[in-house]
Amino acid sequence: TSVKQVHRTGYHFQPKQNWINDPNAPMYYKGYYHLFYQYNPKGAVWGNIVWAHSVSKDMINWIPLEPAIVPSKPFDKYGCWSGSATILPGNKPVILYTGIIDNKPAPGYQVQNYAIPANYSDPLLREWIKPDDNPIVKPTYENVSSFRDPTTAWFNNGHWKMIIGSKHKQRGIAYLYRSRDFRKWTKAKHTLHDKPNTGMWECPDFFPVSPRGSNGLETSVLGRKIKHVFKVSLDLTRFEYYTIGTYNPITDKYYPDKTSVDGWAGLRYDYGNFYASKTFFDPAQNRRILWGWANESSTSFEDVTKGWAGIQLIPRMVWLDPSGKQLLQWPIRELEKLRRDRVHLSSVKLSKGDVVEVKGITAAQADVEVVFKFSSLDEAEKFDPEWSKLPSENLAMEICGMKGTTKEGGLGPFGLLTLASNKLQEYTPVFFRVFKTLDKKYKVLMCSDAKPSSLNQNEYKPSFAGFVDVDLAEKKLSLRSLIDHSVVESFGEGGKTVITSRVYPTLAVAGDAHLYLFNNGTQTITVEKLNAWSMNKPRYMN
Ligand code: DQQ
Repeated sequence: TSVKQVHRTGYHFQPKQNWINDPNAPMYYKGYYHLFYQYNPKGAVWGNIVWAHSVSKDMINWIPLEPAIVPSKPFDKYGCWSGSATILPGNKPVILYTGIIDNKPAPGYQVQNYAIPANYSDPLLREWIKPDDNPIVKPTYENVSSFRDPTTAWFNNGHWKMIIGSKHKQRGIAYLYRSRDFRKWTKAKHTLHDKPNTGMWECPDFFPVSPRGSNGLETSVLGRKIKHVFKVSLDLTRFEYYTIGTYNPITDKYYPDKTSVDGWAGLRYDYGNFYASKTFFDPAQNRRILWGWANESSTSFEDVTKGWAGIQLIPRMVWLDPSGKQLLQWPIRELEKLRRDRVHLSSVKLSKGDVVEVKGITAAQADVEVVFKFSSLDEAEKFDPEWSKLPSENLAMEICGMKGTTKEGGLGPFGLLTLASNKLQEYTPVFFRVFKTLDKKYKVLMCSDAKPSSLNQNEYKPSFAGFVDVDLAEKKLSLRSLIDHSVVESFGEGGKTVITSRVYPTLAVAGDAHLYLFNNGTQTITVEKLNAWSMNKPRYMN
């Protein structure tokens, strides 16, 4: 095409063209990682949804295969929506997915189906069969169009168990189903979990985490000290929320811990553009991996013009923080194979107003790790007590939007200016700002502010932000950003708080993009160390 593809990513998962959304049924099978995803074969807008399929040895290089599941039967005639994989005994994968059987009432009459490989000896699992005893689960009268996205099933007490996302009025619901043979499923009398006033629970995910260390657990693993994570994608806010809690396999109920709240004020995997995510257990490396989708935040006209929309974010390893109160996330280590031309800085002082360029990397396609240090917390700004009156779910974003990068602070704002043009007409700042509350506690705000990211007036440019639950005793804060043309994925404090932004610079593109360090607080900051790399493109990308 004649469209300049300056916003196409270099190392994120993207098909050649067209619309993509939710990652589906990620799994590891006979030496290959499989990723399926919601795909429109006919254009760069949502619609005509099939399951596209790619395979990989490292989750960085990808080989596209034929779509695995496409509408073809009465039980999925109008669409093959999201679902998950379960590995049955004997290493036999099975997929559960949502079929749309009628295009009324919007967004369709929803049932759950299963699909099995045509040939288990094919490690690429190219062909999938949809047996004739589908659908295996039908909705009840109340929830025909809000009944979708079956999870990976787990096994205990002689039964397979899985959940399906739903709502009743505005109560979000995870319906629990049980089966002995994976074909005949019975709805449990009670839900696994539900919560009023949260709206539709899309793409639920439910999995165990180890109390200690970063190893992952297979989905059926139980144990006295094992915690469970329950995640939903909330249609109404377009953010994902999770809780940490306890699962009782006898009563089949899930109870969030007291420190974890359900709903809009809850913990998020990502405080930016990240949705419809799903985890899977990787037996090859004993880890649990999280896949999430980032929508474009440009206009639909621009999506159609450039011929594509949506990316999958870099897979992240997830595990429980030693506090037990939240998860930690970190890009899979395979990504580091793409690094080249390391640039290293240490002991760089950033006084108030300083902007220091990090030279020698392709700043539009880079990976940056930096540790900031400060000698004192005294200059932290006052946390305005009025802010506590704002709805807590939006507080971080409100403060970030209000103060931004340019309003001078005390301890911060300091951080990175990514995808910056040489005269700073455009930049996507990723930074910290530390506040002190009346009761002498510190609140660390992390922002990824799209507001100054582009001169294009038409884009959606939110001031994404979250708080970082960190003890500042060491007087340090760390940051890693994965920068890739139109996406910046940032990991604060080793993955305690993660924020993804989609941005569309007009000047800070390709070779004209720069990376800077900055400080706009009165407290001097020291860059203890910085490592930045140019990133290669994967050798194969769909
Ligand atoms: N996307 C799918 C649904 C799911 C939604 C349809 C979430 O199954 O609820 O493309 O993004």
